[in-house]
Amino acid sequence: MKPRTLAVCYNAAAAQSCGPQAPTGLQAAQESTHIYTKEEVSSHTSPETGIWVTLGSEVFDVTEFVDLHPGGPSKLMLAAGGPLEPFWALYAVHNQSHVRELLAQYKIGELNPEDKVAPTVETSDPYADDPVRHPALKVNSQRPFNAEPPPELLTENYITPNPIFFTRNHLPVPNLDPDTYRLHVVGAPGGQSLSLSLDDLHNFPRYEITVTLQCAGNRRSEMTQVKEVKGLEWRTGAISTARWAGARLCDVLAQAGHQLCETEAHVCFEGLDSDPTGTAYGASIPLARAMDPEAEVLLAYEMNGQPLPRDHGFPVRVVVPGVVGARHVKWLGRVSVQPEESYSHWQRRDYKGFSPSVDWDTVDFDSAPSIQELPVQSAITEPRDGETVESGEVTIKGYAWSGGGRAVIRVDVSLDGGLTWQVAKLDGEEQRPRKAWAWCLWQLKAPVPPGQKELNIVCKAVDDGYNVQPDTVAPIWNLRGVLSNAWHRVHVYVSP
Ligand SMILES: Nc1nc2c(c(=O)[nH]1)N[C@H]1C(S)=C(S)[C@@H](COP(=O)(O)O)O[C@H]1N2
Ligand SMILES: [Mo]
Repeated sequence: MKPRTLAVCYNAAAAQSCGPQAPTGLQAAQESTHIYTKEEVSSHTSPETGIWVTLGSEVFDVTEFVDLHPGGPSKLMLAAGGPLEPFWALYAVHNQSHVRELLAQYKIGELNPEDKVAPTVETSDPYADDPVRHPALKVNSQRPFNAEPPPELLTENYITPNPIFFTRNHLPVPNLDPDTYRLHVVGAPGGQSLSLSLDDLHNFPRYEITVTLQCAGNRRSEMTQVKEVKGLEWRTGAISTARWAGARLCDVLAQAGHQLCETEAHVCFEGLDSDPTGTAYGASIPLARAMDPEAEVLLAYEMNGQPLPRDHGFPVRVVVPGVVGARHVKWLGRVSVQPEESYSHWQRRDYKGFSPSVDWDTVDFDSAPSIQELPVQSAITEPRDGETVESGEVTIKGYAWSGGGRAVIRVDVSLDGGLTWQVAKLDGEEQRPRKAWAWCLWQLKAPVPPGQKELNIVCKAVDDGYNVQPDTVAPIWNLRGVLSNAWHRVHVYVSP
């Protein structure tokens, strides 16, 4: 397990609250307030000295929290010895009450009032250049931008219109010049490295496929209802479908001399979006998938007949059919073949599933494989939870999808919480065996049982491996709130 370093207190004031028993910051805060100078704070920047940060006038000892930081220790270390504000301006996900409550546990005192000079750090908004977004999107986080279409728009069209396609950004959107854009592909030993312009990519054979993208965090808000998780509160809309066009990754890799000889190898992708340390978004997929023409992995330059929108990776992104959204790296800058998975935080320290009993004190990220193919999923988009429906007949709509190219073969719908079931009608493109990359939309028109005042509508899908969704969320709860695919339930009233 990760070592948990204790703060070493050499400061006289701190020593009172930080004895050999190493009490928590909470205990410290309950005692009389300690006053620290800015210089004292700025000398606490390592596990040896203790790691201190400030927020407003408050001082926190976060030494023990650094390894638990969901964004990775290195991100928090950027703020060591100084104010959190400039970093929270970049990662606005912090501006939530539960984050402040968490931080409060580590409070050790207050800043010397004379030191509370106006922050000298320039906090110019790194997101100022982000694109303008569609007002219909339900925004989960503005900086970085994360948003989903409302359910009733989500299943209005089989192909999701670009402006309302869900957006999952970890960082500011880079503004790339298509004329100078180059994709670097590291060559195989004996092969050649490539530096491909957009025109070069267009000169590879063009492939066009319909692919559904789903974020691992889709429906996380339902997990949160069981127990708190760390992550954005996605409802049912962190999923969308587009027609993607581009060059096949296998063709580009072949040109760089790669072959499928090292079967355990991985193809690592790096985005051109990066954080203040220069760390780019990254992820990887197995080389075996990348080199398999049947897996149809694309370097996409078109989305629904348009150049990729900026939010979705302009000018080039990876599309990995049947695989979790996190591997579809946007603003693609570099492709390389490595003996191991990407060392990216998002490959190794996120997007993994754990047992419901694993918490942030016991989690060992190395013990679980990274999520690649996703499990079978479905959700109801109409009616909405809490809505009142007409008596007589009710129309229920939703989507269903499974990872790995597994086709959805059936969607069961219940009006009575799962006691009795009816089979929904499936719509959408034909599901190719082993290449069912896109979702089904489904519909059921059912009579409302006479006298019924409320309905507990439930849906569940079955894929062609006869995989089914679990009936409840609690047994699949995990600390990151990923892979939330229990039966979807909405409760509605029937108008008298
Ligand atoms: N470069 C880069 N690629 C990225 C991301 C990112 O933040 N940066 N987010 C990933 C995640 S977690 C998801 S779910 C998908 C979302 O793609 P979309 O925004 O086009 O829907 O992009 C993936 N690719
Ligand atoms: Mo994601």
